[in-house]
Amino acid sequence: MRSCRWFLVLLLAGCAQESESARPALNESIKVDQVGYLPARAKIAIVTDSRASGSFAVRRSADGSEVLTGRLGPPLADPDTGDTVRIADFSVVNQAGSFYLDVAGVGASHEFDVAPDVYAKVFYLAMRAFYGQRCGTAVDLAPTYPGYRHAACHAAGTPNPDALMHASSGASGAVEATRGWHDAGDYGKYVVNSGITTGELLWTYEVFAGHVGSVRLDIPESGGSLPDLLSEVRWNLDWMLKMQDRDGGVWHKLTSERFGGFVMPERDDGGPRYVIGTGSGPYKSSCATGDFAAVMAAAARIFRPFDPDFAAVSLAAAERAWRWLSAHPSVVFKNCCGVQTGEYGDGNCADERLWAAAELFRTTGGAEYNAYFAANHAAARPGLVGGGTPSWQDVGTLALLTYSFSAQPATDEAVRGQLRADTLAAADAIVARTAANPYHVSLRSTDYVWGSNGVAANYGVLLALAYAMQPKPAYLDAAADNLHYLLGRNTFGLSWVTQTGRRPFHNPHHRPSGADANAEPWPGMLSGGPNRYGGDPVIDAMPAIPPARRYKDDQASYASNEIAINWNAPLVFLLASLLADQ
Ligand code: 9MR
Ligand code: ZN
Repeated sequence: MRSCRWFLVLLLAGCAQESESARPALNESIKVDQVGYLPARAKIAIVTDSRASGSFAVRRSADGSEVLTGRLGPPLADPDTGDTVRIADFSVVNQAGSFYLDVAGVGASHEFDVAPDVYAKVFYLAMRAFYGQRCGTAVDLAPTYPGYRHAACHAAGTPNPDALMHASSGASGAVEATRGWHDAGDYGKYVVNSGITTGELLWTYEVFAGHVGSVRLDIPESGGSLPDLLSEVRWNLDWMLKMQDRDGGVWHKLTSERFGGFVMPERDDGGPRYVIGTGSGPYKSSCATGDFAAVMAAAARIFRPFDPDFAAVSLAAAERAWRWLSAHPSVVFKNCCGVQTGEYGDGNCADERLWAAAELFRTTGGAEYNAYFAANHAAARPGLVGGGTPSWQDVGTLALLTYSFSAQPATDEAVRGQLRADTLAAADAIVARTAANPYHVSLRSTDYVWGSNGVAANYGVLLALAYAMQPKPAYLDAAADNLHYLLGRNTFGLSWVTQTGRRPFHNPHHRPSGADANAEPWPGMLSGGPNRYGGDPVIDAMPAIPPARRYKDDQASYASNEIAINWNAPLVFLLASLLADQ
């Protein structure tokens, strides 16, 4: 009996060894989603090596056994990357497991998983990355990521607490404006960018509560009465509320005058931190005030079942912001008076005001907001019809979408019908474009801007919302295509989420990652991605190359390799759309 068992063990070990050595060498020109694919959804890999003979196999990682053989598609020229690509479609593989592609004449791909919960971990990391960005408190990602920590920053008792009133604000002295999230690789806090970020995270909960409501993020509030996602959002809402002036207007940003060095936030050497104004009356900006009103109105709606008092505070703040905005609809922010930090300047605050009206209407049913939306929504339609994504500059699409999901009895059904038709037509066009793109990404050549990975993620948001309106499988497949692009199915074969996938990028422009002693960057953060227009010395020094290649995994490339909250938020939304019901 005993010897027999030994014999079996040896036999199995022998088999495993044989198939392991039979695995061809890894070849980075086979690009897969390095996290993986959902069993029931489309599955595509991209092959850019011209030696490919035309056949491929999908094999189990454990023993090399073949689960599918297929033929590559024809060579396709991709002007955005300059690559010639061939597609390996293995959508029929719907069993769970760990696999790799074996492409004849080329080699093996990275391993990837197929599983119903394949995105659970990356969702956890991408959402928990907001905790890592918390300002005004100590942060510690242990026990899951020991060593990723910082002491309390920018708070009472630290060298530059938030905050002093800047000369540009028309005021002076100190105010209490702690909490919130650091914006990006820098330690500034900007209301406009917080607006779209917090709005998209609130929507993540509102649309996908069934997927994310009980996900534990291992944050200090875990185990309390709020879903963890909302506790994390609350940290930033608390800061935003402090950015509202007594007259209802909202300050544009809170930063030092210049960016500090690559040090941990508690050692920030950028100098005093200020609440910054426009330099002349009324000092607050209309875009910040509009975004603030929209976010606070949404927060009032979404927090009401958990915390009616906070909902009431949020709604009152939104309404005061709305009134200020009605009196001051177009106060544009520009850096002045010695301020060099991010501007988030935007010459047109009509879309922010429309978003405010739409969220306030959706929350309250108020006739004034409905009337404003009726009279002004047409201006935002071309953005939606043209299939444009929401961005910090343009939140018009968010205004239209929130109205079309309104449950208020006074919702104008004719307008809603038009907006839904517009959304579905835009989604159909994006689906067609994505299928025709050799890399199966929704990005157009002109979309390779600063933060193009955020644009890709926001295509996912748009498509997932279209799917929520009408569950056409192609909408969610195309949404997932954009995720696959971000997680490795791109010309670089890089996963653009830190510590995620077999070959993640390593050198984000992110001060804590650059300053701490950890070998790997902080987990769960999305790189800005290729930027055809440049804006930093690294990208600007590149020779003329196709737009989707203007990227470098280099800490110095803030125009292509920074991380930012407004890029992580649509990533979180997109991931949430692909999580299983709990
Ligand atoms: O995301 C912003 C991008 O659209 C702008 O072109 C760029 C230059 O103004 O600024 C980006 O935002 C940065 C902000 O100004 C400061 N914090 C880091 C942000 C991400 O790079
Ligand atoms: Zn801070």
